[in-house]
Amino acid sequence: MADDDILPIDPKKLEQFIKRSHDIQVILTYYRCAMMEVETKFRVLDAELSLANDRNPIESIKTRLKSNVSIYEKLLKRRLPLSAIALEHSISDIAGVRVICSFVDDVYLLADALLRQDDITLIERKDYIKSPKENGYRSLHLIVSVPIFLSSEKKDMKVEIQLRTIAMDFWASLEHQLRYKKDVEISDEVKNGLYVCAEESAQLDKRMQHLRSCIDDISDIEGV
Ligand code: 0O2
Repeated sequence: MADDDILPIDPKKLEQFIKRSHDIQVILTYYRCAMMEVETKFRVLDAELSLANDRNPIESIKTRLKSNVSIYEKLLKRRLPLSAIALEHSISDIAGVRVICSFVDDVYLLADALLRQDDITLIERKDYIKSPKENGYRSLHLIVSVPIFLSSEKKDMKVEIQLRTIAMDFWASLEHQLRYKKDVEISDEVKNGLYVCAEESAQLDKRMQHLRSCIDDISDIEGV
């Protein structure tokens, strides 16, 4: 089977199968708990840093569990069975937390603060801000392992974290709608247009960051 060949599935049947599979339901619940842990960690950091800096570094946080169809497609591509074990061992982004930050330096401030926590283990880091993707996509991606404390055990679960600015999120959300993973061929004109928009968004981020630094400098001098 070629990598891109996805067997046709009846989404209703898939939902029924997954609902009836106790092991899968259990593991998905664990991922939901891990997502809540990570979200809470970011909310705590936001509260603390907002006191220190007089502004919130986080604009918003979005969480999502990967859809059943996406999980199924990913397992199928890797020729793995739809089972709780395969799911836990081979997919790293079942639990996703997206943190939308005000400024680019907030992205790194928050990532560093999270990674310093002694119950967080970094598994993978992809910095698409320092090295944007060819199409212009920017975000900092972390895959971390976080413990969840259950009634009779502690379990380490993987969570994918995407940190990005409002401008990066604006671009990525619209680009996702327009083209990401769609099977239709996108013309060069559209590709170039999207790339130019990504570069302009990055410029906007730089200018906003500069304006903030100017304001911070004045506040420092005046002791406000
Ligand atoms: P969704 O629907 O957002 O969950 P992977 O396929 O995840 O095993 P990959 O592609 O190396 O491996 O992972 P990477 O590069 O870390 O990207 C994973 C996620 O980043 C994607 O998840 C998207 O959310 C986001 N992303 C990556 N590249 C792009 C891009 O060019 N445009 C946009 N809009 N988002 C991007 P999913 O599961 O593909 O999609």
